[in-house]
Amino acid sequence: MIKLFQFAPAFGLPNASPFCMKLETYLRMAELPFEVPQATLQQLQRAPLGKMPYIEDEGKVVADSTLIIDYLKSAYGDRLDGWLDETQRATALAFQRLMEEDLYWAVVYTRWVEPQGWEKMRPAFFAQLSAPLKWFVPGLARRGLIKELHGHGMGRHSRDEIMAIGNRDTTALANFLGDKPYFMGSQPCSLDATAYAFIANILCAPVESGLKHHATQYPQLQAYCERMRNRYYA
Ligand SMILES: N[C@@H](CCC(=O)N[C@@H](CS)C(=O)NCC(=O)O)C(=O)O
Repeated sequence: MIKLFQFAPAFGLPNASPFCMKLETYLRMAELPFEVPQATLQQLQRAPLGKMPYIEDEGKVVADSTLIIDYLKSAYGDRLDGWLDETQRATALAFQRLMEEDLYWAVVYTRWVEPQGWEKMRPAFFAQLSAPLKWFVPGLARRGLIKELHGHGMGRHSRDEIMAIGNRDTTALANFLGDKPYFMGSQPCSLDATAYAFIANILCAPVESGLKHHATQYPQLQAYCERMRNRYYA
C-alpha cells in the first residue's frame, strides 16, 4: 500500500500545505489506496528533498507532488488525464505553474509574514512541540520562510504588490473556471487536485488576508471547493 508522508491536517482542511493536499486529493480522485502514517518531525527530516509530501511505495521513495503523480501514472496508469488533448494539457500545465510557482508564494506571505496569518499558523503548526523545541522552532521556521520568500523574489515586493500579484492569479483561475464544474470541463482531471488544494487553502483556511477577501468575490470558487469536497472527501 502507498504510504503518504505529509503534515497533519490543520485549519479544518485535509492539509494546510497545498502540495500535500494536492497529492492526497489526486490519490483519492484516482482511487489509489493509500495510508498516512502519523505525522512526525522526523518524517520531514527524512524527506528526500527536505519538503512534504513524499511517498513510499513497494520500497521506492518518491518526493515532490508532481513527480509523485508522474510515478503513480507510470506505475498504476493515468486514471485522470487520458482524455486531455495536447492543448488542454498545455493549459493545465500553465495553470498548475501559476498556482505552484506564483500564487503559492503570495499564500506563504499571508501566513508567515502578515501578523494575522502568523497568529493562526503558529498554534496550528507548532502547538504539539514540547520544550525546548517550542521556544525556538517556530521563530526559526518563520525566519526560514521569510528568507525563502526573499530568495524567490516575491518577498522583495510591498504587501500591496504581493496581494495584487496573487489576486491576479485568483482572477485568472476564477475566469477560466467560469461556470464549468471542473477546470478542464465536465470531467475532473489532475489539475483539479492542484486547483482544489490551492483555492481551498485560500478560501477555507481561517487566515484573513487580501487573497481570501479577493477570492470571496467569485462564488464559482466557493462552489467548486464544495463540489470537490463533496465528491472526494465526503
Ligand atoms: N515542489 C514541491 C513543493 C513542496 C513544498 O514546498 N512543501 C512545503 C510545505 S507547503 C514544505 O514541506 N516545507 C517544509 C520546509 O521547507 O522545511 C512539491 O510539489 O511537493
